[in-house]
Amino acid sequence: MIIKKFIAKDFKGALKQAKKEMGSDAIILHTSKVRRGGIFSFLFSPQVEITVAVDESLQVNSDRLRKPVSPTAAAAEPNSPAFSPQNANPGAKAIAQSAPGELLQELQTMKNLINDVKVKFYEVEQIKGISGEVQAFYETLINNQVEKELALKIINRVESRLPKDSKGDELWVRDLCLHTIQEYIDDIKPIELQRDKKGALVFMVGPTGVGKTTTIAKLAANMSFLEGKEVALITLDTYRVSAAQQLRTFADIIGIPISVVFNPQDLGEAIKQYQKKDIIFVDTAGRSPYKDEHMGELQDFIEAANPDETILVLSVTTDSRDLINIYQQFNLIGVDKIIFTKLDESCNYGRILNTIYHIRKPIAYLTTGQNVPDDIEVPDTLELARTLLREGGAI
Ligand SMILES: Nc1nc2c(ncn2[C@@H]2O[C@H](COP(=O)(O)OP(=O)(O)O)[C@@H](O)[C@H]2O)c(=O)[nH]1
Ligand SMILES: [Mg+2]
Repeated sequence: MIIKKFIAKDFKGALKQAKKEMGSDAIILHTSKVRRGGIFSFLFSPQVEITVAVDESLQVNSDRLRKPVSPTAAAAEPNSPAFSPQNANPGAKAIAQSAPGELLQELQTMKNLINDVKVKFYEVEQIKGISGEVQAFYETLINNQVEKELALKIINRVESRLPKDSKGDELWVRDLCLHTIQEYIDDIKPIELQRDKKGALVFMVGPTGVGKTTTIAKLAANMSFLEGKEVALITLDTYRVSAAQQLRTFADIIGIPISVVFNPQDLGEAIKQYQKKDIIFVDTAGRSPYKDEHMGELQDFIEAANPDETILVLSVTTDSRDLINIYQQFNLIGVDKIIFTKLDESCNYGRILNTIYHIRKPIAYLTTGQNVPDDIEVPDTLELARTLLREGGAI
């Protein structure tokens, strides 16, 4: 492990130096204000000193965190390169040890093929009456991971709205496509603080490693620095020492208070303490949505706190079906809005459209990188729609 100190007139400056020298995976161990020495030290404002470490083993860990929540589900996606009729049914492989097993496997392969052909026929049938220009956009949507059912819906809607004399007009068709896609993602609701209400309570929930803590740091910093709001943080993530420390470091840097809470009883106290703040963010432990006891614990905290908003954080590096499953699990405790993270790591913007189409919840923010506080934005639906109509998907 390499540890180094950086001093600058403000935190941003020190962090910039540190990142430049140590790389963006560097971890902040400590921050403090320091004064220059000498008899005139009182003339200068204090400087910020940060202690930063780089550890190879931690870099491996953070890479692991970035992987999709369920690698097996990613492999099962029909569009993914890993998909083939043979591995579509893992059971078939086990049976294939013996000769009758091989036969069964052959049958399974045939079944899958027939299914594929059926899907293709259905697609052809659906697309048959649709004009060529619109069909071209169907292909683009599919290439950008928009699911077939939804892509067909979109182009059918476009076709039905297209004036007869505009059929060959590519610009018309494109505009109509953009407009139609936007209709599916038009519910955008960032956090909005009411002027006369204090102590707005926002829970951030979601699986491990999706970016909950980082996103809270971004929002807290922006609200505090840019909007001049009074922000407080509470973390319930006490399972890993480093997790609570991570948020504490951000809180220290931003200059806002933070409480670490271990049980639902203490949560009420912590919230009371921050009632005069404009907003209180509650960071939760990223735990498995498929484990009842994990969700039960979260439920206890939610019931004790009665939040104004519960925001589910989802990473677009997770495949669409998993995203929807994760949502369904978390929605048992009530989800008001979604934040999609890691758009910088994946070109699969179609996953946003697919997820929202199925779950019909507003999007609050999109995050586009690890930089606190810059890499977060309120979605621009036109820009998102444009991305989905671009070959290759990346902005
Ligand atoms: N590329 C990328 N990485 C992100 C983004 N948001 C968070 N991360 C990284 O994802 C990892 C896990 O983030 P963290 O906030 O600890 O996730 P949590 O477990 O949900 O709290 C960290 O390395 C973050 O820097 C993002 O928008 N893009
Ligand atoms: Mg966290």
